[in-house]
Amino acid sequence: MPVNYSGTWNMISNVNFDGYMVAIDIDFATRKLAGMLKTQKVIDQDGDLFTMKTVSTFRNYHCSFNIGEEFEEVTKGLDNRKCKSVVNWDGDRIVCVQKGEKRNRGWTHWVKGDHLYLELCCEGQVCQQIFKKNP
Ligand code: ECB
Repeated sequence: MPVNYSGTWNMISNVNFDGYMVAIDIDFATRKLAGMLKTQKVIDQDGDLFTMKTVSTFRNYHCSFNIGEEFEEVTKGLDNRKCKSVVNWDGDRIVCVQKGEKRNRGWTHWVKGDHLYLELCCEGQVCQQIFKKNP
């Protein structure tokens, strides 16, 4: 059975989010606020077409893409940068490369049981987030 990312996933852990936010130049006050959030991922996967909504009480972030197709990403409400982004399968994982001003920027998702994993990278920082599926 191929993996299906669709669903609503609730954050249960968030390691080195502050380091990631420093790497993308988020100011101190915003980092303190953002660091408190338990975000939710709402993912809709239709074949190779994905819609990902990152939802919180503070801000939301929306991103849609087709696997293998480069798109212009504006990280609106995050660091507001433009990236040329592309997401590809790596086995059952989905790997995004975000080409732009910041080196080594991107993320990887994978699913294990009812947990969704996310690693967010920028420069030398890696943030690891885990979400549990809403039953
Ligand atoms: C949108 C919820 C977090 C709001 C935090 C607000 C301000 C802090 C500014 C920047 C923080 C940097 C990133 C926030 C972390 C996650 C948001 C989505 C990151 C992302 O690229 O998600 C991908 C992979 O799940 C799908 O777009």
